[in-house]
Amino acid sequence: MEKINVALIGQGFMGRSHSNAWGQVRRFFAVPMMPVMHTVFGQEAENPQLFAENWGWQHAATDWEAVVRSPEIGLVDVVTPNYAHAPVARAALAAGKHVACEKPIAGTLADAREMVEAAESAGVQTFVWFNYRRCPAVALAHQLVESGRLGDIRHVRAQYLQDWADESIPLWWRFDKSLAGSGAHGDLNAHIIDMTRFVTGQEITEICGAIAETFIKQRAIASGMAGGGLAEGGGDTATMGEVTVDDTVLFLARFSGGAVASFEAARQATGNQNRNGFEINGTKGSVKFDFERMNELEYYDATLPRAVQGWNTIMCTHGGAFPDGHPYVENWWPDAHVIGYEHGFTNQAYDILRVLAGQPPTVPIPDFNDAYQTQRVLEASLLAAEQRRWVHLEEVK
Ligand code: NAI
Ligand code: SOE
Repeated sequence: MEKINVALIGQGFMGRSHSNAWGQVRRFFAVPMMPVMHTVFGQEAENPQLFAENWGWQHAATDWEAVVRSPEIGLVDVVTPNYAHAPVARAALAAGKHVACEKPIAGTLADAREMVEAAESAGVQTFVWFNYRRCPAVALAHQLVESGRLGDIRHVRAQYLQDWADESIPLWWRFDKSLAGSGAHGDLNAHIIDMTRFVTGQEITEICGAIAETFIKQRAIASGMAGGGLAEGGGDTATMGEVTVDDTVLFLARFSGGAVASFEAARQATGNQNRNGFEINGTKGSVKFDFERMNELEYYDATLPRAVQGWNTIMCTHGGAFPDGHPYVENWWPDAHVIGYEHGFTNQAYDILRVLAGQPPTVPIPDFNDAYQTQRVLEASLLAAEQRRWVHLEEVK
């Protein structure tokens, strides 16, 4: 079987989840191409050698430019903070490598556009890790809409709420516009914009108002912030720095098929630890998803007699092809032996390998151009908030 040497650039939170995915995928899926965990890059202080030994990478490195140029590498996987996606991806594309990049595709729209152009010139495959598409319940929602079970889509409501960003959290890269691009918006709205574009199969055409707020305007500058993982300690120095991103962004939008939509992203929504989800209402039925109950999809079939209409909770753990089974599940455990966060990444690693081997992915997988469309929506809604007006997506290219 053909092999592909993978290089991972970054070893923080996503470094661990992607390492797990690349390690597990060949065990659970009949991969059409064998991924070889060749090299992991990390900063000197992060001890990449230890990381490599823990997670099964053959080599460790502290010079990412040399790694992406190496003739041995076939696929570069980018798991750095957002500002570094573009330089790493561009260098990898210039060296003719396939690139898989974390979300949002970039910190800025200009960087995202350049990445799309570089990918087109390189003529290689690109992927963006919008992993929630690959929860079986979300993939099932996509299949239900695609097969016409929901009829015409009229309403979309999407939220991504977290509650980790109180005053005790220091000024990580996630709070610095030059490193992150935006706050909860690019971090969280990016996921639900992608998920709702994926499930509805439609594009957002207009932002009909938006509001952005930063509640905590200064944070402590703590030592050792480079890693930036959520589990790191609080600010323990007296030096404070400016927060230059939002804590929350809410916006209203229109989809190309005529549906109206609302989006909410927040990092201080007390009581919501990682609650991302949507409700989508169509003329023939509706679906609801909540990641905190990720194995379930709520489905309402409005074509049934009114007397028996009601929400059904589908346990999305039955293997097999649609309409009898749920995507990805036959490669995991028996019915109702539930899966978790990391499985979405392994499912995505499988689909990346399928595309690299010339096969269709299980469900559509975003490339750089697709993720650029999500970035345009992010940009348009920030513009709407800043200028307090409606913004047509045509304005934002
Ligand atoms: P992190 O802060 O935990 O790790 C970042 C890693 O990048 C570290 O190993 C660091 O050494 C490295 N790095 C920092 N600056 C760099 C540079 N200039 N060049 C090369 N490497 C550099 O960050 P985390 O949480 O792993 O996030 C990384 C990316 O993954 C972000 O784009 C974030 O938005 C995305 N993410 C996606 C998630 C998803 O659900 N798909 C979940 C969490 C993060
Ligand atoms: C932090 O808000 C974070 O890790 C995001 O960066 C991810 O994209 C999200 O899925 C989980 O939360």
